[in-house]
Amino acid sequence: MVTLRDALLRVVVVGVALSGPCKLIAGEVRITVQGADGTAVEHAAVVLRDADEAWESPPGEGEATIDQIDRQFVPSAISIPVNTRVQFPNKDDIRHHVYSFSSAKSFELPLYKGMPARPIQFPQQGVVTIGCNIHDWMIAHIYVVDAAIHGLTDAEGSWRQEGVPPGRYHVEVWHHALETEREKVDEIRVEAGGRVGLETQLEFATGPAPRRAQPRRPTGPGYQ
Ligand SMILES: [Cu+2]
Repeated sequence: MVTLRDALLRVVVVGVALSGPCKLIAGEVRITVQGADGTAVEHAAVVLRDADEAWESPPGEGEATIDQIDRQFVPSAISIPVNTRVQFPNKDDIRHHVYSFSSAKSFELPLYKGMPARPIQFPQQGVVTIGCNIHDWMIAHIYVVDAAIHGLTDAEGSWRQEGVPPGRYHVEVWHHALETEREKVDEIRVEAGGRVGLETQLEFATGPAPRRAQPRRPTGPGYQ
C-alpha cells in the first residue's frame, strides 16, 4: 500500500546541470507531473516558493479572465497571485450563473449575459472551484498562489519556467483532485544559467489521474 506521502517522495531529480561558462543570471526549471499510473496530469499547478525568502512576491493586483464560450469555461484552469481580480465575461447568447462555494473564495454572479459589473478578487490562497448553476458540467479551477513563480502543467503534464532567479525553492504541486489540495514535493536549488528538472507522481484517491482537465459538455437536443 503506497500512501500519498510515499508517492510524493518518489521524486526523481532527473537533471541538475550547469551549462558551461554561464552568461545567464537566471536558471530554468522543468517539472513533469504524472499520476501513479504514469499518465500525464494536465492543469496541475506548480508553485516555486522562495525557501530563503530572499525576495518578496509581487502584490498580484493584476487582472485575469475566464470566459464562458459555448457553455464551457475558457480556460478551465488558471493560476493567479493572491489579490488578482478575475473577470467572468459570458460570451454566449444564453445566461450563466457563475458561483463558487470554495473556502478560499465564495461568491455568486447571478444569471447574466455579457460582462459582470465587477471582477471578483481572490485575496486568499487555495484552490477555488468555479461552477455554473445552470450547466452542471461547467467547471473551472482557480489556483490562488502567494508565491511569485507558478504555472500550470500542459497536456503532457509538463511545466517549464525560464528566468528563475538563482536560489533555493520549495516545489509544491497543487491539484484540485488531491485530498490535501497541495503538497510540498521537493526542494531545489537553481544556479545561475543552470537547469533543474523534476519528475513527480501524484496519487489520487479517486484512482487514476483525471485524464481531462475539463468535463465535456453534453450534446444533442435538450441542452442549452
Ligand atoms: Cu451556464
